[in-house]
Amino acid sequence: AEMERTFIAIKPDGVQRSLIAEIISRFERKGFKLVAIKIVVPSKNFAEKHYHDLKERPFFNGLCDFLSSGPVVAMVWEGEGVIKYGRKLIGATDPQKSEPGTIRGDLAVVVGRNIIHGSDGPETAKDEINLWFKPEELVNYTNNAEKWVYG
Ligand code: DAT
Ligand code: MG
Repeated sequence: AEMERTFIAIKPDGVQRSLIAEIISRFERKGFKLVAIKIVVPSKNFAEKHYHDLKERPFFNGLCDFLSSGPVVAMVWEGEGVIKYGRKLIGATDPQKSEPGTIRGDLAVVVGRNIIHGSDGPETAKDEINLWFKPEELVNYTNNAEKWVYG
C-alpha cells in the first residue's frame, strides 16, 4: 500500500461540543491508523503559522483568534489515500455546502465554526505535521487489522 500521512485537528468548537470521539471514530472505522495525537491550546502566533496561507483573507484574524481560543485535538492519521479521502470525510469548507454523511455536513452549520481541519495536499500535510509534532511524537506500529483493511 502507498502509505501517506495527513494532519487532522479538531478545532475548539468540536472539542467544546464533545465531538472528539465522534470525529476520531469516523477515521478509525474507515480503516485509517492514528499515529500521533495530543490536546493543546495553540497560541495566536502558532495559529497564524498554521494558517499562514490565508493571511491576506479578511477572516484571517478572527480565524486565528478562534483556533487559539481553547483546546485543539491535533492528530496525524496514516493510510492509503488518507490526505484526499480525509478531506472527503470532512466535507466542504462551508458546512452549508457539505454533503450529509460528512463530518461538517452532519455536525456543523457555519463556516466559521466548522469543527475540524484537514491538510489539503501532500505538501501542506508534511508542513502541518512538522509544525504541530516533533518526529518522536509520531508512532510507527503495525495494527493487526491492517491485513484485513488492505488485503
Ligand atoms: P478548509 O478548512 O476546508 O481547508 P480553508 O483552508 O479555505 O478551508 O480555510 C480555513 C478555515 O478558514 C476554514 O476551515 C474556515 C475558515 N474560513 C474559510 N473561508 C471562510 C470565510 N469565507 N469566512 C469565514 N471563515 C472562513
Ligand atoms: Mg485549508
